[in-house]
Amino acid sequence: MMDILQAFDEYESAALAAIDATTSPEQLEQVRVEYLGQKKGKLRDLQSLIGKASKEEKPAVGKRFNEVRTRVGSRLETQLTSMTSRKSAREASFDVTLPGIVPRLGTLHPVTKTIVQFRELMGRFGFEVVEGPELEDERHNFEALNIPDDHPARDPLDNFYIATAAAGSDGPVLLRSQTSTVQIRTMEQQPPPIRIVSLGRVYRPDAVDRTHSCMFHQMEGLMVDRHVTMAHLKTLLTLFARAFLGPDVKIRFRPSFFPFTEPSVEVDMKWGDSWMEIGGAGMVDTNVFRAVGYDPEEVTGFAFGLGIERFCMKHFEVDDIRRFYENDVRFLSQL
Ligand code: FA5
Repeated sequence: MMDILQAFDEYESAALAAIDATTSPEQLEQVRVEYLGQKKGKLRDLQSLIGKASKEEKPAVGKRFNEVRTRVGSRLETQLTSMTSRKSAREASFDVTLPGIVPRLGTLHPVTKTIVQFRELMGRFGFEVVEGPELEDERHNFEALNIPDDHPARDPLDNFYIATAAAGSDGPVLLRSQTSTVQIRTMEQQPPPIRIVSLGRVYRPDAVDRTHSCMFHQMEGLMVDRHVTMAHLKTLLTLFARAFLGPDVKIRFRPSFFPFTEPSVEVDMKWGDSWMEIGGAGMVDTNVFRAVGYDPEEVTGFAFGLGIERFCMKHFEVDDIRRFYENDVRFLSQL
């Protein structure tokens, strides 16, 4: 008899634990079928044990059987009631008239916004947008741009060299230090006339300060055709600056030197009482045309490279370039 009663006890505690562990009416129904089911439920096996008890034992065994069945049955009821009442309590407390939780949407970074606007403005001037790689070889970053081997701009300490010679490349590989590389890539691929801009990241181991970052963005522009002059260049850059920064912006052109343009200028914009350098520009040097197989007797062209962050700083009145790269959402979301 002890064996039978023990089987009843085991059944009872297993059934009660299974009921308590359910979290949905569907699970509860499965437990019901398993333990109380008429056809295959474990209760049937239990019932057959009663027949094995002796005549004297039967009343006690039968009583215990009924007890177990009732307990499991009523625990099942209680569990079902508490599940349904929890659900209706949840439904009753849901107020459809309350405002929802507004998800926090991000926005474009101010530098990205500037890039988007630059592309659109230059598109209106008839310039097509092209892309160039950030990892470059020396031909595109220097040689074809008429920057000789001994030029200080090629000093390894002034550039981020990545590899002395990568697999499949002809020589050392570096992170481009200027977007002028894209001038060469474009002219190598197509004959004149050309009217392109290219916007992207450039890298220089510059000391970081209010106006310098070691990674920043430039917009390169290149126009090559017959009879392109310096007047076109100055007009375009002035109109562009006014279109982006408003009609009152003051731009000046300072004579300068770049190996790949002749003559060359540096472009400044008025900021308070002083001037901020925003780009370099000039007429494409004949050596550059020769390097890409263009005939300098046939075509002329201008090129420019503008610092995108500097425009972005002026546009949003931010006086420190580092703010753009600190990832402080409290600051960025104000712009
Ligand atoms: C150049 O990079 C030339 N490739 C520009 C050029 C293109 C000249 C085509 C002629 C023809 P420069 O080193 O001056 O030039 O850089 C151009 C602009 O990038 C600067 O005027 C400045 O606005 C921005 N710039 C330069 N260094 C930094 C820096 N470390 N951080 C942020 N902006 C910078």
